[in-house]
Amino acid sequence: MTGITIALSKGRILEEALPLLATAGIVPRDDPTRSRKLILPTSREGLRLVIVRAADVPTYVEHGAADLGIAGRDVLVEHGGTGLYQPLDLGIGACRMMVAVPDGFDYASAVHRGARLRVATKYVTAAREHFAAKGVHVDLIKLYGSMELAPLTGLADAIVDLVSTGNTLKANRLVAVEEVMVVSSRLIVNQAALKLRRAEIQPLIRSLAQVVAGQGQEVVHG
Ligand code: PRT
Ligand code: MG
Repeated sequence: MTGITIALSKGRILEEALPLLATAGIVPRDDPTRSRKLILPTSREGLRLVIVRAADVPTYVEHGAADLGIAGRDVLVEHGGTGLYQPLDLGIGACRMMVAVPDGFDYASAVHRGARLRVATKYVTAAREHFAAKGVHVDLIKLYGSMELAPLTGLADAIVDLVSTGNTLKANRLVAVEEVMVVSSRLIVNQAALKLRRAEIQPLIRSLAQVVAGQGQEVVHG
């Protein structure tokens, strides 16, 4: 047996995924929040975690460098989902992707007038689909971070970004005006790996599904 690799990102996804994995009997041998290792063996023989950038998780799984992964719906929409199964919503990393504008900007009437809006975002695929569906004319400006700075500097009229507490928007005098999508993290699986190594991967999906469904106590296999 060749072992199973699960890709996930440091930060909020790892923090929220660790308790889920632990309930399924999967515990990293080193503390992943402290360790600088990028490959983490776990309590389960032959099962390891690899730590990659959030946006790189689907790429690792698509190409089979990882068999499974944990990635936000935001990241999966941008990736496109080629070669991936998405069998399970893990319910972690919950937030909403929103359109936001400077406090005082009348978004509704700009849209009503048919104005062309400059929208800065990391999520160009999701944004393009959203505004196309609404019939809003936009010029999308691709950014890699700190979207909230764009309207403050005149780079854009609006942004599309993730919002959880709303504190970041508030601190920058921005207001959310429209929901693009509800976001949470999904378990993703390489399609070929699932076919070829179903006997190893299927039980893992099933035990995580039970953990998510709140039947955690029954699924620790050691
Ligand atoms: O940070 P890095 O550049 O390495 O990559 P990343 O930003 O993609 O990773 P990370 O770890 O920050 O986010 C990983 C995943 O967490 C995302 O892909 C989402 O699926 C999920 N997630 C959930 C969030 C948030 N909530 C969130 N609030 N990702 C980012 N944010 C950011 C948001 O972009 C904004 O800057 O937090 C800020 C807003 O938060 P509030 O609480 O002020 O509203
Ligand atoms: Mg981040």
